[in-house]
Amino acid sequence: MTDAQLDTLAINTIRTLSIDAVQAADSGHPGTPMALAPLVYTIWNRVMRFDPQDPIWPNRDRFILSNGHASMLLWSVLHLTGTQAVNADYETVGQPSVTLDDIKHFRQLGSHAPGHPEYHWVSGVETTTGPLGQGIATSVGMAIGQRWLASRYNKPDFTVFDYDIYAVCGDGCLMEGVGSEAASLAGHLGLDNLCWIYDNNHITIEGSTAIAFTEDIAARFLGYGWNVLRVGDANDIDLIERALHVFRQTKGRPTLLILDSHIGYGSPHRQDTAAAHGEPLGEEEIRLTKRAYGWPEDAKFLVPDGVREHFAAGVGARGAAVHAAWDKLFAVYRAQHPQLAREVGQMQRRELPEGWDRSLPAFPVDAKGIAGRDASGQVLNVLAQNIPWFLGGSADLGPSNKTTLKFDGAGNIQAGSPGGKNLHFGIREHAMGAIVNGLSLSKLRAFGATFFIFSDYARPAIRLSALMELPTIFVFTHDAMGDGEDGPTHQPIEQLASLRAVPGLTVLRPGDANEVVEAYRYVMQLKHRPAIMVLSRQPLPTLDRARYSNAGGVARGAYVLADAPGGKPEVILIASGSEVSLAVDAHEALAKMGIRSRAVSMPSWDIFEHESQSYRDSVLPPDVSARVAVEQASCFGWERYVGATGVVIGMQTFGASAPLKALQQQFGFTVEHVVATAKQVLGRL
Ligand SMILES: Cc1ncc(C[n+]2csc(CCOP(=O)(O)OP(=O)(O)O)c2C)c(N)n1
Ligand SMILES: [Mg+2]
Repeated sequence: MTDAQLDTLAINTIRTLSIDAVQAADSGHPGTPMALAPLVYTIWNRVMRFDPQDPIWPNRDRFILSNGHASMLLWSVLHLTGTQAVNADYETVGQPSVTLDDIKHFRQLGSHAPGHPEYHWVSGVETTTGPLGQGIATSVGMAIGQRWLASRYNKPDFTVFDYDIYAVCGDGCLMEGVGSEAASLAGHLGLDNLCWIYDNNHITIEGSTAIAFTEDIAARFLGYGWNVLRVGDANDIDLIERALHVFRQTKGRPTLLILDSHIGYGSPHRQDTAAAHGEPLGEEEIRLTKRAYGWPEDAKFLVPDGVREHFAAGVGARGAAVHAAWDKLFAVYRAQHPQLAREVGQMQRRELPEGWDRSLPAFPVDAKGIAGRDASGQVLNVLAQNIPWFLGGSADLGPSNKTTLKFDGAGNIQAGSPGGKNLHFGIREHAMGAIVNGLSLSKLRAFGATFFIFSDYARPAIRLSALMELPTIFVFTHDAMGDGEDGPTHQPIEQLASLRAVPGLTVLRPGDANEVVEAYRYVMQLKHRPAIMVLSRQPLPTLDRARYSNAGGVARGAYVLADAPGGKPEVILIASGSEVSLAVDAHEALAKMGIRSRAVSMPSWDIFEHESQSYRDSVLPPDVSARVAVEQASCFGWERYVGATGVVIGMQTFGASAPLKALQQQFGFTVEHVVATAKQVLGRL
């Protein structure tokens, strides 16, 4: 067979595996894999520097399928390249990532060919995609990450990091706002290591894009400062290869390759229709389509002889060679730059460097206190000096979030200074979330910040960070009604409850400056969980830790801060964040009245839920049913801790525009009200 015949055979193998898998599952998306098989074949087998034997080799090119519904493209190519599986300890385990059997069980429980690409579940998937727009936005974080790594670790004669990022997307990704936000920032930063390939097929689920999407994409991306290329035939692999070559030669701008394609290519009755998007072709149409490809009509899941070998000779051989050359280079690098080489290794394993927590502040007792955001700002500035690869920024609220890294040499990430530590996301919270995920996938430790209320704008990306088990950090300040006069548009109510509901997400609302320090100490040690820091705008009293318990209790999610004599309370007051000192004051007032209360600081439900039953019972003894929870947020969910006879002092409505003191009065966040409620609860028993 000639090389050209082998190319066609490989492409049609991807197509028919996709068709057969969707048919077997009786659900899925055959049309786009049929159309984009030549593109994916070209990227993987002709261009990408990727070693299937070691899919986490740090300098590999990244491939992102942002139109995640076309997942069969990825499963086919991971299978045909023999990409190896990697375990949670970052070791290859001697098994293929995706077997033919997985593909035969596409979308079934336990198969490594799930409905959409799942990072963490299938080796070789660089990021989870499915919610349209997330993949391309995350790819911008990966591109920023690559340039940061190159800036810090490349040395004369040592190009340790020079990988590129390829992201394939469809109409949906380019319609979604998050894609636009990210593209705008990518253009601003001149990310010439980033190539998006846009599947211009004029089809989405409801039909032709003529019904809702008629803008001039090329003009739009030129406006963002991108290089825009076009290939008019998705089957012309030589032209695609040349366009990708132009991308690699282009300096100072990201590249958008607009690729005109036909969804359902080759299917006599489905090509160019919306039906090809998300329905199995059906047995008869499959036969006709295979005939059109020159494929055995009745063969199922056929991988003809020579196809695997063709991938081995392409991406396999190229990847092995560049990887081996890199290993050799890195061995010399390790000898000449041992400290930097050690860092690269630590990052890959998500370890922290020696001394990462030295010089963290300890805050003295202070009745007036310090705002959560200010304490956080101090901590971030220490951590970012101790951990070279710790960086982040805000969505234009750095001065309010106190997230700006101000030490000597911190610097800004800009087109001409990719190695800075302060990333200005602009007012693009959603892209910020995805970009922080992309940085995290690049093994940097990254944070993004905004007002807590605007976490809503970043929520889909936060959700994916939890689904992907990434140790991203979100710093959300102005946690409740502390910004008083700004009014209800700026006062979070349901955000705590809704983020607490996300599986695998750690939410922390520390109660004073020392709890902020302990919260960060806890969060920094997470390797596979994202965390949300919810911080006050206004000063909170710094509690006397000689009188009350040590703030280290934060690491257990909740702890007894102040207790009744002999540890035998009649009533328990539970609070988080700005309400912790309120609970302590109420506890003191109750003591004066001869009522035995316990004040519990509960910065994190999630951490507490992971503690043992005996610890939880020691903090919240089951036989003490008189309980009051105090939190300036939706009451939703607090029944879990106060039980049927308890009361939640929280928010039942939105807030209001007024000074904080007036709001505290209005909504019952006063010592008098907490004390009265405690007595009322005791009276109920
Ligand atoms: C955020 C989001 N909204 C909606 C969907 C549901 N959805 C999946 S694919 C799709 C149409 C996508 O059209 P396009 O990107 O052009 O893909 P094509 O059919 O051309 O492959 C929609 C609406 C989704 N996955 N994510
Ligand atoms: Mg489309």
